[in-house]
Amino acid sequence: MSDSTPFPSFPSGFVFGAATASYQIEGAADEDGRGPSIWDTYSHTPGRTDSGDTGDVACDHYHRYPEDVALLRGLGVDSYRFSIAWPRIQPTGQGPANPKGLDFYSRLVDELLEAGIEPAATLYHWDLPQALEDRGGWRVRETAERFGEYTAIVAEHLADRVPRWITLNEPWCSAFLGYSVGRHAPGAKEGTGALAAAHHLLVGHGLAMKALRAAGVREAGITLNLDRNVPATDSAADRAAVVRADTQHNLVWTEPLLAGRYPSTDEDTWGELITRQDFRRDGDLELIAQPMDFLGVNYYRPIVIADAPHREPDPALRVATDNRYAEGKYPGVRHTAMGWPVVPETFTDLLTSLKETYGDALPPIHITENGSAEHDEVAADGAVHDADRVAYLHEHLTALRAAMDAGVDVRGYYVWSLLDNFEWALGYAKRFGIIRVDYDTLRRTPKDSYHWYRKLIAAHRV
Ligand code: IFM
Repeated sequence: MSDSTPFPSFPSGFVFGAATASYQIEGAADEDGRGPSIWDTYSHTPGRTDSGDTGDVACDHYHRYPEDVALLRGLGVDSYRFSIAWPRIQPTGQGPANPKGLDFYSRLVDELLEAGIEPAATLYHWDLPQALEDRGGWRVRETAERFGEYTAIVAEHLADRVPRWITLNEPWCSAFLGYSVGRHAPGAKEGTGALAAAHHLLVGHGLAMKALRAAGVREAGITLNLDRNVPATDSAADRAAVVRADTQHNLVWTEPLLAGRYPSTDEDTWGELITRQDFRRDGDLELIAQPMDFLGVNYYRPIVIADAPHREPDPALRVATDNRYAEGKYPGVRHTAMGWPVVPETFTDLLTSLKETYGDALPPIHITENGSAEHDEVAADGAVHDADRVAYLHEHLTALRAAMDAGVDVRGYYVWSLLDNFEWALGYAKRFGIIRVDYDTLRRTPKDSYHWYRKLIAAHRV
């Protein structure tokens, strides 16, 4: 791609944004009354994260937020998506609010508004108060109820200044990476626990939507990391495996949220686990399926799915999930530093297929995350010439535009991420930022992708 490749063009009013999340950037883990979260516990457990990295300091955004807002202003974004750390607001996940925690987000919101940037707040981006995990975490319904109460507290203080609210970020990761694969906090490896977590996250979303409505917010929705699963071969077995993968990754969320029903493919996907779903209660689907103002979609890459034989559950675990599929390699395309294949047209396909499946029940979409981790190098002049990331963003925005041309109502796009940050179990080694963070000095350096995105946004200004 050359410098003269024209930018894809978006309609007037289209929201350009950038996104981050609390535990990944804030640091200040012990400050101003913040309680421990499951990610503090997990990252401080030896062997859990690469190089033993933790979010103790991260990008020190808690202290440097004015500098970060100035960088957002320089970028020219319309909106900034950040998340609120529940353990800053309620250190043990229940009870009265911690005023210093609320004050931090209030100051951040004011700084954004002053810079002419619309705040978009995510209420839960994985930093569950540890005290709630100790009582069962998302396996138990009580956590969903506490989440509703926490939402009411935050909304009461910020609803007047924050127009766009996201209840949960990527509940798939919370439920399945957290309670089934054990690669995210709290690091559990369970089957029923993960399915219960998925359901209680949805119930929590429903309770949070009610609290947001009661506070009179302008827009509320959820963010899902929906996957584009492609069969490894055209065999019937691989195509059936894709249905199971779609059920686990996508339908488990979209069916209750957008159609008010559980997936019809549940039984083939979960087998014996489905019979244990006594956590589903009458009235839950109505709560979960409340109308949303938008659906947040995070998209990065397609996943190649192949049929795999049934694995006997590990007797040491409480009935592990086994969906009888395995992830394969995507041949012949570039892969990012995460090892993720770059196939932008699958972004178009995902969005158009959502529209085909849900029709008018599909709310307007915001792309709440998209971006790439690359092997960035600092040049002799101190700059980061991240041509691969620029190409990735250009191609994915072009693919997004194609979906809009095909009739999908997409209202905004948030690049992931504003800053290099703590990439969860992979620590600081993977860099997704359009701004480089030097973790020794915490100095911020806008990369070429920052300047490219700035020009794309500027090209849309009248
Ligand atoms: O860093 C994460 C983010 O927290 C959630 N979505 C995917 C990103 C990249 O892995």
